[in-house]
Amino acid sequence: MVSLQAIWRHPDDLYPMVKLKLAARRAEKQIPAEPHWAFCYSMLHKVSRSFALVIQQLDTDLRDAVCIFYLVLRALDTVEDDTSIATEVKVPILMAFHRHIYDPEWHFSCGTKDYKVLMDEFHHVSTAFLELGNGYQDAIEDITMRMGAGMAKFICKEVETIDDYDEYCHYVAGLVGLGLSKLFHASGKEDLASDTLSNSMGLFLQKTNIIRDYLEDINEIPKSRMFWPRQIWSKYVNKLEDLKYEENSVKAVQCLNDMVTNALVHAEDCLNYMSALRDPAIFRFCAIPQIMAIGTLALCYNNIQVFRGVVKMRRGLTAKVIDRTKTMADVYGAFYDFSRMLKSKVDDADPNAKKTKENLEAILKICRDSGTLSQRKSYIIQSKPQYNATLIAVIFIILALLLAYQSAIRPTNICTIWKVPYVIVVNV
Ligand code: D61
Ligand code: MG
Repeated sequence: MVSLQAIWRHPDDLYPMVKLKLAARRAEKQIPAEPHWAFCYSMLHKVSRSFALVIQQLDTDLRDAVCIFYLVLRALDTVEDDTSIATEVKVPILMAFHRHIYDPEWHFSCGTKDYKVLMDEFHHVSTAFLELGNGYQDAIEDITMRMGAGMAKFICKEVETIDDYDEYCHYVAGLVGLGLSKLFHASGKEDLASDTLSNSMGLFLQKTNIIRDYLEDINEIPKSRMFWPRQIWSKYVNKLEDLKYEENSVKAVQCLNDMVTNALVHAEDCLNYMSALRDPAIFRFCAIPQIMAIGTLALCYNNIQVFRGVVKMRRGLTAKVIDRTKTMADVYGAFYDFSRMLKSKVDDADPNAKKTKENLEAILKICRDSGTLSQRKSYIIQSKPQYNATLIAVIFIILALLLAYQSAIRPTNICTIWKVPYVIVVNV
């Protein structure tokens, strides 16, 4: 639920959020009739809000292939992430998962909530998978085999060096990029992108997640999930979990800034990957998560909140990104704005300040050299939000309608209506 305070602070979030709500409603109505496809699309909406909407706007046969690709890998990841499964049980499943997707009889119960339902009714995903064209099946099986083997390797291996870190992120996200490039090519809509650029698309997203989810991962029960490379955090603390303790705040933020600086190196490849795409729906599918990532990195940089709770972009800004991202000019504009915002937070006393600024300058230069910045719609929040009369009028009309509707259905006293649930959001 979005707070009235957030709307008040960012009135221009309202319209994109209403559009997003309607788009989500429409997407839910488009669930196919056949039971196994109905299961797959309803499950997609449950296990991935962020990717479900961008997948839904792809053309039919590519959409079905990407939907199944997502659910197969999400099921594989559910086995990897379930820290209650013994290693000698988990590793063989990860290694053989690429064969299990061909067998609707295969079943392994694990995970929690919707992830558990995905595992318990995985036969629906296998049935749908077997209906896909051979080109799609081959690409999905190949990536599933390589990701399963990579995940198995890191079940018994710690992420020590930055090379380990890049290797792990390649297995769990870089390979998704390689697989998607194959699916886009198999659909006849795009040339086959290079593995290097496809891999960077995954690493930029995964590293952003690993940075943002530090606290959730380190507090995982029964066993911590640790993906930050020892080569980086050992420069600041003796144990990775020490970063979450109050007394280590200064060192923790310096380590965080070091991790963000490392993630920024992939941005250039991502911009090159996206600028080569031709199909508008595929472009939006690739661009929206990337803009969310650079926005999230700008939010996490120099932000002690990463060690106190989960830091997330506010829903209004997410809605704006989804609503506004149509062309490469929008991507250059967003990467430019969020990089400048991050740069404004760099304190020269930070041990990595020089490297951070270098990596940001490289991004800013690509965006400037694109010659498209003048057309851009800015994401930078004005210090004082401009309240235009019409917007205030819209808010009042909506509230008046709410009031009228409320009094129409049950004439109660005025004060109950205003007790709207109040959610604290870390605003950018
Ligand atoms: C273009 C468009 C989308 C792209 C892309 C290029 C390149 C890579 C990716 C998406 C993948 C980005 C992953 C970032 C989020 N991290 C995770 O979900 C981690 O699990 C990784 C293993 C399973 C990957 C599942 C996946 C994700 C997105 C997809 C996809 C498959 C298939 C098609 C399209 C998008 C993370 O999981 C967090 C969680 O459990 O919720 C983890 O366990 O580390
Ligand atoms: Mg995982």
